[in-house]
Amino acid sequence: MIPNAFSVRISRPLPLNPIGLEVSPALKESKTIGALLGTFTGDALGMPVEGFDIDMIVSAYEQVDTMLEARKGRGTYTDDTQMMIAIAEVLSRCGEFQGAETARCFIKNFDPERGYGRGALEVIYRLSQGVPWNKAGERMFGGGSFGNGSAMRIAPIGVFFSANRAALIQAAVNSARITHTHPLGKGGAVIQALAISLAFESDPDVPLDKAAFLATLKEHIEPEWDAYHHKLVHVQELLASELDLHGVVRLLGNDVTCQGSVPLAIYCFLLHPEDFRAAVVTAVNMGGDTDTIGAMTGALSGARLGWEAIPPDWLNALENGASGRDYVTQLGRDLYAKANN
Ligand code: F2R
Ligand code: MG
Ligand code: MG
Repeated sequence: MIPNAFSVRISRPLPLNPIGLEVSPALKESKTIGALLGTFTGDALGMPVEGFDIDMIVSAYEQVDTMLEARKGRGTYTDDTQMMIAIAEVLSRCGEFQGAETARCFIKNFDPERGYGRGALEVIYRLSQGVPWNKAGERMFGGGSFGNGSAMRIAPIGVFFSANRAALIQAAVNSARITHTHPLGKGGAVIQALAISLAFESDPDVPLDKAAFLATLKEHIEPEWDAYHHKLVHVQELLASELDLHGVVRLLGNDVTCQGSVPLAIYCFLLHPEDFRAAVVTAVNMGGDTDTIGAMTGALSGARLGWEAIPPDWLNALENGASGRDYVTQLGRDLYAKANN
């Protein structure tokens, strides 16, 4: 079942977006589903080449722009989407972020074959042994993890709290805290959640003001995770430059850390703010942590453009068993309904 954005009845006054245009409930529902399915699609496209560098991708495939065969099958998702689903389940059921419930859903959904990070595996084990949600991630790697797991799963928080920035930041920090207590791990989750909310609030029929978008993100950087500041300055410079993929990766990174992947995902989205396929193909072909950079770029693009912008050949290839494409689509509908009830 591919989602039908036109099935929502308009029953309340239309909300205003920041430039005063009316944004219909149907579009907001489509954007909510788009953020979730965008995570899923980018994750599934990038998963077969996770860990390849740019040249390895070129020599093996020239360019990755179709869903490739993979260990668990074509169009399957990884830890990125599995953890995102847990956060969406809690928000759509409880109507608020709840740490203990989210930890419970991380355990409930956990499939070790989905390619989890070393630190995440250890935290999920600790949680399953009864360590409280706000203790289990402490002292990972000495000072807490700054892996990008905190940002790859954040799409539901970005859309659910888009109208309340203070609540968004608090929920992003608390959701990161379960597994990622390093300031850069929490900061990456906040920046990605904020970026998703700005994409969500933007009118897809109006060109995106990229400078204002980046300025808003920079305003929210805390001193303890200031490393993102110069990365976002680089994003702005790169958008106006002609650097090739290697040059972009040299400046922004493409690795498994938040600081080495969130800025790259934001760059890929801002390079192609009107084109889901182009943004996500760019992200995946940057190499490195391809599933996660694809997932985060897909979340941003889906939050701006809505699920209909996802290429049908990609959507149709997504796994669709239990907790697959139809399930995630319904989760998006439920999340939208909960945010607006
Ligand atoms: N784990 C993977 N991919 C490898 C296996 C996939 C393989 N294809 C398969 O199918 O089996 N991908 C997933 O992990 C990343 C998200 O990781 P997360 O959840 O943040 O975990 P972790 O372990 O906390 O952090 C990742 C690594 O970052 C480094 N790191 C983190 N904090 C650090 C610190 N304070 N000091 C030093 N290093 C730190 C470590 O190397 C961590 O292991 C995504 O790519 C997801 O797709
Ligand atoms: Mg993954
Ligand atoms: Mg990854």
